Amino acid sequence: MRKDFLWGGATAAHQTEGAWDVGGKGISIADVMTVGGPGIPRRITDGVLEGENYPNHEATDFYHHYKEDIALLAEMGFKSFRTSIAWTRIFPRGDEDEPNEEGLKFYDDLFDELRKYNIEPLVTLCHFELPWALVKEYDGFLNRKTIGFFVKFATACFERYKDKVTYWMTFNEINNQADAIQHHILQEGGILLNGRENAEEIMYQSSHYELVASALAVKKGLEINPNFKIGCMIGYNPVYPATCKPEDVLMAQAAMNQKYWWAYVHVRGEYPHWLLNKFERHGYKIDITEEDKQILKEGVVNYLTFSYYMSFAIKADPENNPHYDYDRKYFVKNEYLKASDWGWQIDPVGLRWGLNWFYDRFGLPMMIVENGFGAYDKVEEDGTINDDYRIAYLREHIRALKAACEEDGVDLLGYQMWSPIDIVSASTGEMDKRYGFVYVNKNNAGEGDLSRSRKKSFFWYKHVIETNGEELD
Ligand code: BGP
Repeated sequence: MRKDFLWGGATAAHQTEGAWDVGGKGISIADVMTVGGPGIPRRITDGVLEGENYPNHEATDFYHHYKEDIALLAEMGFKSFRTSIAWTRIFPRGDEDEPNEEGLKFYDDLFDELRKYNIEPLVTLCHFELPWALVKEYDGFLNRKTIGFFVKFATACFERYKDKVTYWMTFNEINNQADAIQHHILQEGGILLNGRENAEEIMYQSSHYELVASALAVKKGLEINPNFKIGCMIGYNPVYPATCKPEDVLMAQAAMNQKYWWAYVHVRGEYPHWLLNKFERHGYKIDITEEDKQILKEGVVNYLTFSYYMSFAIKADPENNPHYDYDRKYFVKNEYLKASDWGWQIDPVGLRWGLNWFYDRFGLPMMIVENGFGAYDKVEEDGTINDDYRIAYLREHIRALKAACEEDGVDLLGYQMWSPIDIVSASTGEMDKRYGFVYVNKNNAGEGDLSRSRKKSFFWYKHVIETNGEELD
């Protein structure tokens, strides 16, 4: 592995910070989401309501514990740490003219603390955290005006932290929307679907405005500091054909296209031909102007990041789906893979496959910015937590990425495990779906004193970093 490989971990502001109404912070979309559970979706309430359980309001209180938490990361030898800037700390409603100084100051202190230990900050600008006022009053990214609000926010961050942060990502898992249309919300774009009929068209339109916003931010960022690395962030879970039947193979290819086309626009600055055909076939009228096309070309990213947790398998149904439109209802269980308690299929080989898939297509330096295992942990009577299942998951995924680098020659800058310290789950709002090397004493009901303790995996990862990935056992 390269000597400067960035071993680290990743989190997001809304899943860690808490302090939802401290320091002038406004309400974000994550602040109105209730707790759910396996198979129980989170609800979105109309503003913050009395008597509801909002797990992100306190989360793990990173806002007040960040020094203690960063010291733990430093003890493991972290080279990098990914988090996001909560948009509502900087622009509480999203449409103000001036940023909130107290919010800016918080991230100054946070980045200084990381730098103190030589930990490289990796920063996502928008990680499922749209200001609630933009959702309610503007319809999120379905409104062209939101492009301007995002660019103003991004610019404020680039200017303020230009000497402290080099690695940026614009939108976390921007392509999650491919799957979200079956739900009530497009969280990334801040759009409440609430039964609106043309959900797919809405998804394509808001994605376009987000992509334009991202491209404008990239342009702006590189003007402010030409050394910036500004990347896209793709939620990447490869889709395999269920069998070698040619129709299944074609369906898997179509699914890969329709789940990952965002990367084409981010990297190549233009829409793939088959997607424009799909718009036409469905009669979708997407507002894409000539000026937008120019912006997309000028604002291409200069590195590519992605998360990886699992893979899927898909079956074709040419009779009912002759155009091979992507829909999760065609997924089938992969009989070769085991799954987590949340049904996420464990597939380290898919990570190697995926690294090659990206590198062949785009040829950009890459970073894995999320990979981890959500599980129930047991605290033993003597206080130890023996999370061998987490070690096993991470070990095999690191083996796979090493093979992609050393045998296949992909250009990988770093690996950010998700999430080094337990956090609130994004999909379910649970605390008990744990990812960390560090245990946080708090459960789904919100009980616990928030104290931190080291799990077995903490010492294992420390050794992985010490040996630059040479010793994984
Ligand atoms: C990704 C998100 C993260 C994160 C992770 C694990 O989709 O970028 O925010 O939480 O998945 O998912 P979950 O928290 O639902 O287990």
